[in-house]
Amino acid sequence: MPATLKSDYDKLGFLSPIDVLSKKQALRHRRCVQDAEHQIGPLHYQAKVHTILRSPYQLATHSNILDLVEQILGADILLYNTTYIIKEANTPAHVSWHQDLTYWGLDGDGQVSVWLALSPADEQSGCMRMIPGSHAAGPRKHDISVEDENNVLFQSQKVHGVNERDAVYCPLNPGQASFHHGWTLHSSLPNRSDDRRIGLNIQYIAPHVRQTKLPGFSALLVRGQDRFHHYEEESPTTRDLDPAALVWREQKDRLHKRIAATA
Ligand SMILES: O=C(O)CCC(=O)C(=O)O
Repeated sequence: MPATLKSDYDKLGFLSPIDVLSKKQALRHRRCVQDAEHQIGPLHYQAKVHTILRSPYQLATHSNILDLVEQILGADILLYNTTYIIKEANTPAHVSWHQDLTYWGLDGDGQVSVWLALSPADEQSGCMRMIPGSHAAGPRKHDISVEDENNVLFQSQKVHGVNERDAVYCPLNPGQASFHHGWTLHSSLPNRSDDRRIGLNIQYIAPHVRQTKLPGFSALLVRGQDRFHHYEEESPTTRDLDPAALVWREQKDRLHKRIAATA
Protein backbone atom coordinates (compact mmCIF):
# COMPACT_ATOMS: atom_id res chain seq x y z
CA MET A 1 0.00 0.00 0.00
CA PRO A 2 1.42 3.40 -0.82
CA ALA A 3 2.18 5.27 2.41
CA THR A 4 -0.55 7.80 1.62
CA LEU A 5 -3.25 5.09 1.48
CA LYS A 6 -2.25 3.79 4.90
CA SER A 7 -2.18 7.28 6.38
CA ASP A 8 -5.58 8.03 4.76
CA TYR A 9 -7.00 4.85 6.30
CA ASP A 10 -5.59 5.70 9.73
CA LYS A 11 -6.94 9.24 9.51
CA LEU A 12 -10.35 8.66 7.88
CA GLY A 13 -11.16 5.12 9.07
CA PHE A 14 -11.89 4.03 5.51
CA LEU A 15 -10.55 3.90 1.96
CA SER A 16 -12.70 4.16 -1.16
CA PRO A 17 -12.65 3.44 -4.06
CA ILE A 18 -9.92 0.82 -4.46
CA ASP A 19 -9.63 -1.01 -7.81
CA VAL A 20 -9.65 -4.77 -7.37
CA LEU A 21 -11.18 -6.40 -10.47
CA SER A 22 -12.02 -5.43 -14.02
CA LYS A 23 -15.72 -4.88 -14.78
CA LYS A 24 -15.67 -8.10 -16.79
CA GLN A 25 -14.28 -10.08 -13.86
CA ALA A 26 -16.82 -8.51 -11.52
CA LEU A 27 -19.61 -9.55 -13.87
CA ARG A 28 -18.29 -13.11 -13.88
CA HIS A 29 -18.36 -13.17 -10.07
CA ARG A 30 -21.85 -11.65 -10.07
CA ARG A 31 -23.00 -14.51 -12.30
CA CYS A 32 -21.55 -17.01 -9.78
CA VAL A 33 -23.69 -15.56 -6.96
CA GLN A 34 -26.78 -15.48 -9.10
CA ASP A 35 -26.26 -19.04 -10.40
CA ALA A 36 -25.90 -20.23 -6.80
CA GLU A 37 -29.05 -18.35 -5.80
CA HIS A 38 -30.94 -20.12 -8.57
CA GLN A 39 -29.83 -23.43 -7.10
CA ILE A 40 -30.15 -22.88 -3.34
CA GLY A 41 -32.18 -19.68 -2.86
CA PRO A 42 -31.31 -16.22 -1.54
CA LEU A 43 -27.77 -15.65 -0.29
CA HIS A 44 -28.25 -12.16 1.12
CA TYR A 45 -26.62 -11.81 4.57
CA GLN A 46 -25.73 -15.49 4.83
CA ALA A 47 -22.48 -16.00 6.75
CA LYS A 48 -19.34 -17.69 5.43
CA VAL A 49 -20.31 -18.01 1.77
CA HIS A 50 -16.62 -18.65 0.98
CA THR A 51 -17.06 -22.12 2.51
CA ILE A 52 -19.66 -23.17 -0.08
CA LEU A 53 -18.63 -21.23 -3.20
CA ARG A 54 -15.27 -20.78 -4.88
CA SER A 55 -16.02 -17.27 -6.16
CA PRO A 56 -16.12 -15.50 -2.73
CA TYR A 57 -13.09 -17.55 -1.64
CA GLN A 58 -11.17 -16.35 -4.73
CA LEU A 59 -12.23 -12.77 -4.03
CA ALA A 60 -11.34 -12.90 -0.33
CA THR A 61 -7.86 -14.19 -1.21
CA HIS A 62 -7.27 -11.77 -4.10
CA SER A 63 -3.81 -10.23 -3.78
CA ASN A 64 -5.11 -6.71 -4.57
CA ILE A 65 -7.19 -6.98 -1.39
CA LEU A 66 -4.81 -8.95 0.83
CA ASP A 67 -1.86 -6.65 0.07
CA LEU A 68 -3.83 -3.76 1.55
CA VAL A 69 -5.21 -5.82 4.44
CA GLU A 70 -1.64 -6.82 5.29
CA GLN A 71 -0.65 -3.16 5.61
CA ILE A 72 -3.53 -2.62 8.01
CA LEU A 73 -3.44 -5.83 10.11
CA GLY A 74 0.11 -7.08 9.65
CA ALA A 75 1.47 -10.22 7.98
CA ASP A 76 -0.85 -12.72 9.71
CA ILE A 77 -4.42 -12.60 8.45
CA LEU A 78 -7.50 -14.67 9.22
CA LEU A 79 -10.58 -14.56 7.02
CA TYR A 80 -13.36 -14.26 9.60
CA ASN A 81 -16.47 -13.99 7.47
CA THR A 82 -17.82 -13.32 3.99
CA THR A 83 -21.39 -12.33 3.25
CA TYR A 84 -23.22 -10.98 0.22
CA ILE A 85 -25.19 -7.85 1.01
CA ILE A 86 -27.84 -7.58 -1.65
CA LYS A 87 -30.40 -4.83 -1.99
CA GLU A 88 -33.00 -5.73 -4.56
CA ALA A 89 -33.95 -3.12 -7.20
CA ASN A 90 -36.37 -0.45 -5.96
CA THR A 91 -36.76 -1.82 -2.43
CA PRO A 92 -36.72 -0.04 0.96
CA ALA A 93 -33.87 -2.12 2.50
CA HIS A 94 -31.37 0.17 4.19
CA VAL A 95 -28.61 0.09 6.79
CA SER A 96 -28.77 2.43 9.80
CA TRP A 97 -25.78 4.32 11.19
CA HIS A 98 -23.70 1.79 13.10
CA GLN A 99 -20.23 0.57 14.01
CA ASP A 100 -19.46 -3.07 13.16
CA LEU A 101 -17.44 -3.89 16.26
CA THR A 102 -20.31 -3.05 18.61
CA TYR A 103 -22.01 -6.40 18.12
CA TRP A 104 -19.27 -8.73 16.85
CA GLY A 105 -17.96 -9.74 20.28
CA LEU A 106 -14.27 -9.34 19.39
CA ASP A 107 -11.79 -8.42 22.11
CA GLY A 108 -9.84 -5.92 20.01
CA ASP A 109 -9.94 -3.80 16.90
CA GLY A 110 -7.40 -5.80 14.88
CA GLN A 111 -10.03 -6.12 12.17
CA VAL A 112 -10.90 -4.63 8.79
CA SER A 113 -13.97 -4.98 6.55
CA VAL A 114 -13.86 -4.87 2.78
CA TRP A 115 -16.97 -4.27 0.65
CA LEU A 116 -16.47 -5.33 -2.96
CA ALA A 117 -19.04 -4.18 -5.52
CA LEU A 118 -20.32 -6.82 -7.97
CA SER A 119 -22.89 -4.42 -9.44
CA PRO A 120 -22.98 -0.61 -9.50
CA ALA A 121 -23.14 0.80 -5.97
CA ASP A 122 -23.86 4.53 -6.20
CA GLU A 123 -26.10 7.12 -4.58
CA GLN A 124 -29.10 5.82 -6.51
CA SER A 125 -28.57 2.17 -5.64
CA GLY A 126 -27.71 2.87 -1.98
CA CYS A 127 -23.93 2.79 -1.69
CA MET A 128 -22.31 3.07 1.72
CA ARG A 129 -21.83 6.39 3.49
CA MET A 130 -19.06 6.87 6.05
CA ILE A 131 -18.29 9.49 8.66
CA PRO A 132 -14.61 10.38 8.22
CA GLY A 133 -12.54 10.11 11.39
CA SER A 134 -15.39 8.61 13.44
CA HIS A 135 -13.35 5.48 14.26
CA ALA A 136 -10.95 7.56 16.32
CA ALA A 137 -13.60 8.32 18.96
CA GLY A 138 -14.22 4.58 19.56
CA PRO A 139 -17.53 2.95 20.50
CA ARG A 140 -20.81 4.88 20.38
CA LYS A 141 -24.07 3.91 22.06
CA HIS A 142 -26.38 1.88 19.80
CA ASP A 143 -30.16 1.85 20.20
CA ILE A 144 -31.74 -1.58 19.62
CA SER A 145 -35.18 -0.63 20.87
CA VAL A 146 -36.82 0.04 17.50
CA GLU A 147 -37.54 -2.90 15.21
CA ASP A 148 -37.35 -2.01 11.54
CA GLU A 149 -38.08 -4.79 9.06
CA ASN A 150 -36.36 -2.82 6.30
CA ASN A 151 -33.12 -2.50 8.24
CA VAL A 152 -30.59 -5.04 6.98
CA LEU A 153 -28.87 -5.21 10.39
CA PHE A 154 -29.90 -8.12 12.64
CA GLN A 155 -30.98 -5.93 15.55
CA SER A 156 -31.79 -2.74 13.60
CA GLN A 157 -29.12 -1.21 15.83
CA LYS A 158 -28.67 2.49 15.33
CA VAL A 159 -26.47 5.34 16.53
CA HIS A 160 -28.55 8.50 17.05
CA GLY A 161 -27.35 12.03 16.49
CA VAL A 162 -25.05 11.42 13.52
CA ASN A 163 -24.61 14.63 11.56
CA GLU A 164 -25.41 13.48 8.03
CA ARG A 165 -23.75 16.57 6.58
CA ASP A 166 -20.44 15.00 7.64
CA ALA A 167 -21.17 11.82 5.64
CA VAL A 168 -19.10 10.91 2.60
CA TYR A 169 -20.75 8.74 -0.06
CA CYS A 170 -18.60 5.85 -1.28
CA PRO A 171 -19.79 5.03 -4.81
CA LEU A 172 -18.19 1.95 -6.33
CA ASN A 173 -18.13 0.59 -9.86
CA PRO A 174 -18.37 -3.18 -10.20
CA GLY A 175 -14.91 -4.49 -9.26
CA GLN A 176 -14.06 -1.65 -6.87
CA ALA A 177 -13.97 -1.99 -3.09
CA SER A 178 -14.05 0.08 0.06
CA PHE A 179 -12.15 -0.80 3.25
CA HIS A 180 -13.41 0.31 6.65
CA HIS A 181 -12.39 0.15 10.30
CA GLY A 182 -14.74 -1.51 12.80
CA TRP A 183 -15.40 1.74 14.69
CA THR A 184 -16.13 3.80 11.57
CA LEU A 185 -19.73 5.02 11.55
CA HIS A 186 -21.41 3.96 8.32
CA SER A 187 -24.86 3.43 6.82
CA SER A 188 -26.61 3.11 3.47
CA LEU A 189 -29.91 4.22 1.94
CA PRO A 190 -32.42 2.16 -0.10
CA ASN A 191 -31.77 0.98 -3.64
CA ARG A 192 -33.82 3.25 -5.93
CA SER A 193 -32.25 1.84 -9.10
CA ASP A 194 -33.62 -0.82 -11.46
CA ASP A 195 -30.70 -3.20 -10.83
CA ARG A 196 -29.80 -5.31 -7.83
CA ARG A 197 -27.06 -3.80 -5.66
CA ILE A 198 -24.74 -6.70 -4.87
CA GLY A 199 -21.69 -6.41 -2.65
CA LEU A 200 -19.45 -9.00 -1.07
CA ASN A 201 -18.56 -7.99 2.48
CA ILE A 202 -15.27 -9.61 3.56
CA GLN A 203 -14.16 -9.46 7.18
CA TYR A 204 -10.56 -10.05 8.24
CA ILE A 205 -9.01 -10.18 11.70
CA ALA A 206 -5.53 -10.54 13.15
CA PRO A 207 -5.13 -14.02 14.72
CA HIS A 208 -4.67 -12.65 18.27
CA VAL A 209 -8.21 -11.25 18.27
CA ARG A 210 -10.67 -13.46 20.17
CA GLN A 211 -14.39 -14.04 19.83
CA THR A 212 -15.62 -13.43 23.38
CA LYS A 213 -19.36 -14.04 23.15
CA LEU A 214 -19.71 -17.73 22.21
CA PRO A 215 -17.28 -20.59 21.47
CA GLY A 216 -17.10 -22.56 18.21
CA PHE A 217 -16.53 -19.88 15.57
CA SER A 218 -14.15 -20.72 12.75
CA ALA A 219 -11.73 -18.79 10.56
CA LEU A 220 -9.45 -19.41 7.60
CA LEU A 221 -5.78 -18.46 7.57
CA VAL A 222 -5.25 -16.55 4.31
CA ARG A 223 -1.77 -15.10 4.93
CA GLY A 224 1.12 -15.65 7.34
CA GLN A 225 0.79 -17.73 10.49
CA ASP A 226 -1.74 -18.30 13.24
CA ARG A 227 0.18 -18.60 16.52
CA PHE A 228 -2.95 -18.30 18.66
CA HIS A 229 -5.45 -20.91 17.38
CA HIS A 230 -8.48 -19.18 18.83
CA TYR A 231 -10.71 -20.46 16.02
CA GLU A 232 -11.73 -23.77 14.49
CA GLU A 233 -9.69 -24.09 11.30
CA GLU A 234 -11.58 -23.88 8.00
CA SER A 235 -10.49 -25.44 4.72
CA PRO A 236 -10.81 -23.69 1.37
CA THR A 237 -13.72 -24.74 -0.84
CA THR A 238 -12.70 -26.89 -3.77
CA ARG A 239 -16.12 -27.25 -5.37
CA ASP A 240 -19.33 -25.25 -5.32
CA LEU A 241 -22.33 -26.22 -3.19
CA ASP A 242 -20.91 -29.41 -1.77
CA PRO A 243 -23.76 -30.92 0.34
CA ALA A 244 -21.59 -31.42 3.46
CA ALA A 245 -20.24 -27.87 3.18
CA LEU A 246 -23.79 -26.51 2.90
CA VAL A 247 -24.76 -28.21 6.17
CA TRP A 248 -21.58 -27.01 7.92
CA ARG A 249 -22.12 -23.43 6.72
CA GLU A 250 -25.68 -23.40 8.00
CA GLN A 251 -24.45 -24.38 11.47
CA LYS A 252 -21.92 -21.56 11.44
CA ASP A 253 -24.55 -19.16 10.13
CA ARG A 254 -26.78 -20.00 13.11
CA LEU A 255 -23.85 -19.45 15.47
CA HIS A 256 -23.05 -16.15 13.75
CA LYS A 257 -26.65 -14.97 14.25
CA ARG A 258 -26.59 -16.06 17.91
CA ILE A 259 -23.35 -14.12 18.42
CA ALA A 260 -24.95 -11.00 16.91
CA ALA A 261 -28.00 -11.40 19.16
CA THR A 262 -26.03 -12.06 22.39
CA ALA A 263 -25.44 -9.03 24.58
O1 LIG B 1 -24.15 -3.04 2.30
C1 LIG B 1 -24.44 -2.03 2.95
O2 LIG B 1 -25.16 -1.17 2.51
C2 LIG B 1 -23.87 -1.82 4.33
C3 LIG B 1 -22.70 -2.71 4.59
C4 LIG B 1 -22.12 -2.62 5.96
O3 LIG B 1 -22.69 -2.12 6.90
C5 LIG B 1 -20.79 -3.21 6.13
O4 LIG B 1 -20.19 -3.70 5.17
O5 LIG B 1 -20.28 -3.17 7.28
